Amino acid sequence: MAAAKKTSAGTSRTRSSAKKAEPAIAEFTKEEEFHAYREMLLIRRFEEKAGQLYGMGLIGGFCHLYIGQEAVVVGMQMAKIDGDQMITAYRDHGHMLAMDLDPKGVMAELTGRRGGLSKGKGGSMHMFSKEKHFYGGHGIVGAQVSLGTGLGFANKYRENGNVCMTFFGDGASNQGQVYESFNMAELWKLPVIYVIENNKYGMGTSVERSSSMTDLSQRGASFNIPGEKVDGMDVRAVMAASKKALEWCRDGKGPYILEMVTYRYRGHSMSDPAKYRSKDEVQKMRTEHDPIEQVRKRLLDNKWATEDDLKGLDKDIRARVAEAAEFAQTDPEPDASELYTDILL
Ligand SMILES: Cc1ncc(C[n+]2csc(CCOP(=O)(O)OP(=O)(O)O)c2C)c(N)n1
Ligand SMILES: [Mg+2]
Repeated sequence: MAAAKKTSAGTSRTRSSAKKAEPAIAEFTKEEEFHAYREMLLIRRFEEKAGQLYGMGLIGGFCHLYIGQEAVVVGMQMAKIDGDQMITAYRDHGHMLAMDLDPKGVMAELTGRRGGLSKGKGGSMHMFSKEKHFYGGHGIVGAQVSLGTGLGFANKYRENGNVCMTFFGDGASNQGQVYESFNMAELWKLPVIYVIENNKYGMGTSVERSSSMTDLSQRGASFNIPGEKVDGMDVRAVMAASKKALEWCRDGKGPYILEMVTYRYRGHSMSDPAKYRSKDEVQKMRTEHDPIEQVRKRLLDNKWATEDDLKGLDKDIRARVAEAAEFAQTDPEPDASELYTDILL
């Protein structure tokens, strides 16, 4: 039966399902607009700082920034209830911040420090928090899709009413285990939302060059999994579609696919010169579809905030990120004895 749980936006939603379908774009309340703005801006500022630290040589290994895609995780976060899980690939910093993980712990993991979420031993692509229901952080393309399906299985087995939001990219959507997972998830009616973050490229290869069928929302058709294409640059559209998909899963109807049409502004990773697309293409997305700018405009147009209010908010977020960066540079590295802990022998 329906147990009321608190959503991340602070309002209450129930697990019950018999509600009418949400419109494609839900109008946000003032509180929701502010929440979305703050959360997306935190991700943006965090990622900009991570880019700087990488440039200074403070982050080893790979670093994949999420700038441009912020509305996807924030819209989903606003629709979920306590206990719903997230699992994703290596472009994971935004997911962790949306799952309420401490920016200090995330940044310190990037720099390989003791206070990092994986004690400085995992780095950018390998962070977890069971407490916050975040299951990584995976470097193998597509691997998290079968793991997320397993999390959905556990939810069903335990009858906990939760849903696993399993994120993967347009490139990963061509991977074999995705379809094995789809088959089992539908067969066993597992509560999993497959969130395909279509940012148009898998490394340097565009969707058109890599995929014989580019409507990724329909990739579950042969398994009877419903799918929807969503404007992943509009946080309101993301939240509305996510609420619908979450209800579907909580109702025991099985998995659901959401293709979030989005865009990454930076290269695939920090070492990508991005020669496969034009500067104009990136600039057009930035100026015409930026997810944060859209909310900012609505806040100003509705007179819910002044330019000064928003400047103040930005200042607070920058201070929080600066504090995280300071911690990530001053916290000590893990002790050598940690080499032998947290490993399977
Ligand atoms: C099994 C496997 N094959 C190849 C790679 C190398 N690789 C890393 S990211 C990537 C592209 C994936 O693109 P997409 O799924 O669209 O995610 P995005 O990077 O755009 O978020 C590839 C091929 C890998 N990590 N794992
Ligand atoms: Mg991609």
